[in-house]
Amino acid sequence: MDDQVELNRYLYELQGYLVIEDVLSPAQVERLNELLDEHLPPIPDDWRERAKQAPRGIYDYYRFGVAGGSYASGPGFLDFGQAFVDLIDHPRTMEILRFQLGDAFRLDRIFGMRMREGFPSGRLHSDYGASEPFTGAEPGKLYKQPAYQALHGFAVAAFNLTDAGPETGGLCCIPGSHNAQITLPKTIRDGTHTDVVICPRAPAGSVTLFSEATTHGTLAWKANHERRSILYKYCASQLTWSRTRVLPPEGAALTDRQRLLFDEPAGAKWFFPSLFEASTT
Ligand SMILES: O=C(O)CCC(=O)C(=O)O
Repeated sequence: MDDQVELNRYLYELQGYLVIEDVLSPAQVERLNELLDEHLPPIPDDWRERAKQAPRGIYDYYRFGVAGGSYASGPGFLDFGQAFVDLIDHPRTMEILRFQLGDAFRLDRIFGMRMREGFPSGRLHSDYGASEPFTGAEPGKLYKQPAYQALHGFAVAAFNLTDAGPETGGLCCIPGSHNAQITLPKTIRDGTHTDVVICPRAPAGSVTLFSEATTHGTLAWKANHERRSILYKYCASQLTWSRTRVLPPEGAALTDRQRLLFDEPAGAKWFFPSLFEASTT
């Protein structure tokens, strides 16, 4: 095995997140940003006032091109151009996704994140594990997760289209928290005690991979350029987050493997073939 692949796997497994730089070329970043410029209205100057009236508050201004998960079925930002579709099976992300999710997984939900200077932090959360909101885990007590609950079956590939990091804000997380067997203390969740939360350096062209069991959130944006990141969220083929789906855009050119990534949930290898067989690669 290549030394870099071995290192990436180790760090991803240890930390529950990993940033890989230079996954997209400068020309690809430019093209994706051009397409976003064509499809997204500018964030209005009065976003603070508008967010107070919006159904999901500031989240309606953070997020764009949503599909699947807590949003309706549709193509979301994949509809903005083939360049977005092409990223669903980028070889550099597939390597880590396969490591976490096995040979059979699906694209479960997507959305983009954008932030203007002054956008506030978003809450820390995880969708699986002891801190998932519906476990009933008691604060300060070890939580033995029942076998029927999913834990490590969901992963995210967030392509960064502008520079982000500790100086700017953006995606933040608690390294190692994907394996925590105790729920997130209130003092960390409410921002009183934050030294365990990091904001990884994520330059334009990088991809940030993380497990949905890793406690993560958004740190307030301090830069005067817009934050742009596009999140592709995957799960092991037998799992699903909600009843809605990411749909391929009409007329999109799809490889067999890409077609499979849009497929309905089903048991790995029994009803959902490997994404890495000769017929799908
Ligand atoms: O990218 C971010 O700022 C956070 C994304 C997030 O909250 C999520 O994936 O649930």
